[in-house]
Amino acid sequence: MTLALYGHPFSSYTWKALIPLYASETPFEFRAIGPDQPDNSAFVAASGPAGKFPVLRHDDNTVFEATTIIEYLHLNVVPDAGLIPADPHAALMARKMDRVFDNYVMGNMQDVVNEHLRNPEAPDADRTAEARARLTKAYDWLEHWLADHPPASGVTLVECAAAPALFYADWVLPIGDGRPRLADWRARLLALPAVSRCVEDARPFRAYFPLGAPDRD
Ligand SMILES: N[C@@H](CCC(=O)N[C@@H](CS)C(=O)NCC(=O)O)C(=O)O
Repeated sequence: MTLALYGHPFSSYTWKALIPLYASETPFEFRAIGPDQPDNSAFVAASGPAGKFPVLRHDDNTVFEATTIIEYLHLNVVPDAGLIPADPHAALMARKMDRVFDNYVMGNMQDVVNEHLRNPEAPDADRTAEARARLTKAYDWLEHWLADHPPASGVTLVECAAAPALFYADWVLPIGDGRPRLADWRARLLALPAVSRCVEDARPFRAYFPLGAPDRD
Protein backbone atom coordinates (compact mmCIF):
# COMPACT_ATOMS: atom_id res chain seq x y z
CA MET A 1 0.00 0.00 0.00
CA THR A 2 1.22 3.50 -0.84
CA LEU A 3 0.07 6.33 1.38
CA ALA A 4 1.77 9.63 0.68
CA LEU A 5 0.95 13.24 1.46
CA TYR A 6 2.29 16.02 -0.74
CA GLY A 7 2.55 19.39 0.95
CA HIS A 8 4.78 21.85 2.74
CA PRO A 9 5.51 21.97 6.50
CA PHE A 10 4.64 25.70 6.70
CA SER A 11 1.35 25.38 4.81
CA SER A 12 -1.80 25.69 6.89
CA TYR A 13 -3.81 23.36 4.68
CA THR A 14 -1.00 20.80 4.76
CA TRP A 15 -1.27 20.87 8.57
CA LYS A 16 -4.98 20.22 8.25
CA ALA A 17 -4.22 16.92 6.46
CA LEU A 18 -1.18 16.06 8.59
CA ILE A 19 -3.03 16.39 11.92
CA PRO A 20 -5.37 13.41 11.33
CA LEU A 21 -2.48 11.30 10.03
CA TYR A 22 -0.36 12.08 13.10
CA ALA A 23 -3.26 11.77 15.54
CA SER A 24 -4.21 8.34 14.21
CA GLU A 25 -0.53 7.26 14.05
CA THR A 26 -0.98 6.28 10.43
CA PRO A 27 2.28 5.44 8.62
CA PHE A 28 2.70 7.56 5.48
CA GLU A 29 5.39 9.20 3.39
CA PHE A 30 5.60 12.99 3.42
CA ARG A 31 6.52 14.32 -0.01
CA ALA A 32 7.61 17.94 0.30
CA ILE A 33 6.87 20.59 -2.30
CA GLY A 34 9.64 22.94 -3.34
CA PRO A 35 12.33 23.71 -5.89
CA ASP A 36 14.46 20.82 -4.65
CA GLN A 37 11.63 18.34 -5.29
CA PRO A 38 10.42 19.17 -8.82
CA ASP A 39 8.71 15.79 -9.24
CA ASN A 40 6.57 16.39 -6.14
CA SER A 41 5.66 19.89 -7.28
CA ALA A 42 4.79 18.62 -10.77
CA PHE A 43 2.57 15.91 -9.29
CA VAL A 44 0.69 18.47 -7.20
CA ALA A 45 0.38 20.88 -10.14
CA ALA A 46 -1.22 18.15 -12.23
CA SER A 47 -3.48 16.75 -9.53
CA GLY A 48 -6.27 19.32 -9.34
CA PRO A 49 -7.65 22.35 -11.14
CA ALA A 50 -5.72 24.84 -8.97
CA GLY A 51 -2.57 22.80 -8.40
CA LYS A 52 -2.80 23.42 -4.68
CA PHE A 53 -1.58 21.28 -1.83
CA PRO A 54 -2.05 19.12 0.17
CA VAL A 55 -2.62 16.14 -2.11
CA LEU A 56 -3.02 12.58 -0.84
CA ARG A 57 -1.95 9.59 -2.87
CA HIS A 58 -3.35 6.25 -1.73
CA ASP A 59 -2.59 3.36 -4.07
CA ASP A 60 -4.22 4.53 -7.33
CA ASN A 61 -6.32 7.27 -5.77
CA THR A 62 -5.35 10.93 -5.81
CA VAL A 63 -7.28 13.16 -3.42
CA PHE A 64 -7.02 16.94 -3.10
CA GLU A 65 -8.81 19.45 -0.84
CA ALA A 66 -7.84 19.01 2.82
CA THR A 67 -11.41 18.36 3.96
CA THR A 68 -11.86 15.66 1.33
CA ILE A 69 -8.55 14.10 2.38
CA ILE A 70 -9.86 13.83 5.95
CA GLU A 71 -13.15 12.36 4.72
CA TYR A 72 -11.15 9.92 2.57
CA LEU A 73 -8.95 8.87 5.49
CA HIS A 74 -12.06 8.28 7.58
CA LEU A 75 -13.72 6.22 4.85
CA ASN A 76 -10.75 4.20 3.60
CA VAL A 77 -7.74 4.31 5.90
CA VAL A 78 -8.61 4.90 9.58
CA PRO A 79 -12.38 4.35 9.95
CA ASP A 80 -12.05 3.83 13.70
CA ALA A 81 -10.08 6.99 14.45
CA GLY A 82 -13.22 9.06 14.97
CA LEU A 83 -12.26 11.77 12.46
CA ILE A 84 -15.93 12.15 11.50
CA PRO A 85 -18.46 11.68 14.32
CA ALA A 86 -20.51 8.49 14.04
CA ASP A 87 -23.80 10.24 14.78
CA PRO A 88 -25.11 11.74 11.49
CA HIS A 89 -26.25 14.99 13.09
CA ALA A 90 -22.94 15.41 14.92
CA ALA A 91 -21.17 14.69 11.61
CA LEU A 92 -23.22 17.41 9.91
CA MET A 93 -22.33 19.91 12.63
CA ALA A 94 -18.64 18.97 12.33
CA ARG A 95 -18.82 19.62 8.57
CA LYS A 96 -20.51 22.95 9.26
CA MET A 97 -17.69 24.01 11.58
CA ASP A 98 -15.14 22.85 9.01
CA ARG A 99 -16.74 25.33 6.56
CA VAL A 100 -16.66 28.07 9.22
CA PHE A 101 -12.91 27.63 9.66
CA ASP A 102 -12.07 27.38 5.96
CA ASN A 103 -14.35 30.15 4.73
CA TYR A 104 -14.34 32.69 7.53
CA VAL A 105 -11.08 32.16 9.44
CA MET A 106 -8.54 30.65 7.01
CA GLY A 107 -9.97 32.56 4.04
CA ASN A 108 -9.82 35.97 5.69
CA MET A 109 -6.39 35.27 7.18
CA GLN A 110 -5.19 34.31 3.70
CA ASP A 111 -6.69 37.49 2.20
CA VAL A 112 -4.50 39.60 4.51
CA VAL A 113 -1.44 37.46 3.76
CA ASN A 114 -2.08 37.70 0.02
CA GLU A 115 -2.17 41.51 0.16
CA HIS A 116 1.25 41.47 1.84
CA LEU A 117 2.60 39.03 -0.75
CA ARG A 118 1.22 41.16 -3.59
CA ASN A 119 2.80 44.37 -2.30
CA PRO A 120 5.15 43.79 0.66
CA GLU A 121 6.05 47.48 0.97
CA ALA A 122 2.51 48.84 0.87
CA PRO A 123 -0.23 46.23 1.21
CA ASP A 124 -3.64 47.59 0.23
CA ALA A 125 -4.97 49.25 3.39
CA ASP A 126 -8.68 48.97 2.49
CA ARG A 127 -8.53 45.31 1.52
CA THR A 128 -6.50 44.30 4.58
CA ALA A 129 -8.84 46.29 6.87
CA GLU A 130 -11.90 44.63 5.29
CA ALA A 131 -10.40 41.15 5.68
CA ARG A 132 -9.50 41.87 9.33
CA ALA A 133 -13.06 43.11 9.92
CA ARG A 134 -14.45 39.84 8.50
CA LEU A 135 -11.99 37.92 10.70
CA THR A 136 -13.18 39.91 13.72
CA LYS A 137 -16.76 38.84 12.99
CA ALA A 138 -15.65 35.21 12.76
CA TYR A 139 -13.76 35.45 16.09
CA ASP A 140 -16.77 37.02 17.80
CA TRP A 141 -19.09 34.36 16.41
CA LEU A 142 -16.74 31.59 17.57
CA GLU A 143 -16.39 33.11 21.05
CA HIS A 144 -20.18 33.08 21.34
CA TRP A 145 -20.45 29.56 19.86
CA LEU A 146 -17.90 28.19 22.33
CA ALA A 147 -20.14 29.19 25.24
CA ASP A 148 -22.51 26.36 24.23
CA HIS A 149 -19.95 24.05 22.62
CA PRO A 150 -16.99 23.49 24.96
CA PRO A 151 -13.98 22.00 23.13
CA ALA A 152 -13.91 18.22 22.91
CA SER A 153 -10.79 16.22 23.74
CA GLY A 154 -10.29 14.17 20.56
CA VAL A 155 -9.17 14.98 17.04
CA THR A 156 -12.03 15.23 14.56
CA LEU A 157 -12.53 17.18 11.35
CA VAL A 158 -13.29 20.20 13.56
CA GLU A 159 -9.93 20.21 15.35
CA CYS A 160 -8.09 19.52 12.07
CA ALA A 161 -9.71 22.62 10.55
CA ALA A 162 -9.57 24.79 13.66
CA ALA A 163 -5.92 24.32 14.67
CA PRO A 164 -4.11 25.65 11.57
CA ALA A 165 -6.76 28.33 10.98
CA LEU A 166 -6.52 29.74 14.51
CA PHE A 167 -2.75 29.35 14.64
CA TYR A 168 -2.10 31.57 11.62
CA ALA A 169 -5.14 33.86 11.98
CA ASP A 170 -3.86 34.93 15.40
CA TRP A 171 -0.64 36.08 13.71
CA VAL A 172 -2.66 38.29 11.36
CA LEU A 173 -5.16 39.54 13.95
CA PRO A 174 -4.52 38.57 17.60
CA ILE A 175 -7.53 36.92 19.22
CA GLY A 176 -6.75 38.99 22.30
CA ASP A 177 -7.84 38.90 25.93
CA GLY A 178 -11.38 39.90 25.04
CA ARG A 179 -12.15 36.44 23.67
CA PRO A 180 -10.97 34.13 26.46
CA ARG A 181 -12.81 31.01 25.24
CA LEU A 182 -11.34 31.25 21.75
CA ALA A 183 -7.85 32.05 23.06
CA ASP A 184 -8.04 29.08 25.42
CA TRP A 185 -9.21 26.76 22.64
CA ARG A 186 -6.32 27.87 20.41
CA ALA A 187 -3.88 27.11 23.24
CA ARG A 188 -5.43 23.68 23.81
CA LEU A 189 -5.29 22.87 20.11
CA LEU A 190 -1.61 23.84 19.91
CA ALA A 191 -0.91 21.52 22.86
CA LEU A 192 -2.29 18.47 21.05
CA PRO A 193 0.70 16.24 20.11
CA ALA A 194 -0.38 16.05 16.46
CA VAL A 195 -0.61 19.85 16.24
CA SER A 196 2.54 20.62 18.18
CA ARG A 197 4.44 18.35 15.77
CA CYS A 198 3.19 20.53 12.89
CA VAL A 199 4.16 23.72 14.77
CA GLU A 200 7.70 22.42 15.38
CA ASP A 201 8.22 21.12 11.83
CA ALA A 202 7.11 24.52 10.47
CA ARG A 203 9.34 26.55 12.79
CA PRO A 204 12.37 26.68 10.41
CA PHE A 205 10.19 28.39 7.78
CA ARG A 206 8.81 31.24 9.91
CA ALA A 207 10.97 33.83 8.17
CA TYR A 208 8.77 33.33 5.10
CA PHE A 209 5.64 34.64 6.83
CA PRO A 210 5.01 37.84 4.87
CA LEU A 211 3.80 39.92 7.83
CA GLY A 212 6.71 38.79 9.99
CA ALA A 213 6.09 35.93 12.41
CA PRO A 214 5.50 37.04 16.01
CA ASP A 215 8.02 35.98 18.63
CA ARG A 216 5.73 33.45 20.34
CA ASP A 217 3.96 30.11 19.84
N1 LIG B 1 -9.08 24.55 -0.68
C1 LIG B 1 -7.75 23.99 -0.62
C2 LIG B 1 -6.78 25.11 -0.31
C3 LIG B 1 -5.35 24.64 -0.39
C4 LIG B 1 -4.36 25.82 -0.41
O1 LIG B 1 -4.74 26.99 -0.46
N2 LIG B 1 -3.09 25.44 -0.37
C5 LIG B 1 -2.03 26.43 -0.44
C6 LIG B 1 -0.99 26.15 0.62
S1 LIG B 1 -1.65 26.38 2.27
C7 LIG B 1 -1.35 26.34 -1.78
O2 LIG B 1 -1.40 25.32 -2.45
N3 LIG B 1 -0.68 27.40 -2.19
C8 LIG B 1 0.08 27.40 -3.40
C9 LIG B 1 -0.71 27.84 -4.60
O3 LIG B 1 -1.82 28.37 -4.44
O4 LIG B 1 -0.20 27.68 -5.72
C10 LIG B 1 -7.71 22.87 0.42
O5 LIG B 1 -8.57 22.84 1.30
O6 LIG B 1 -6.83 21.98 0.36
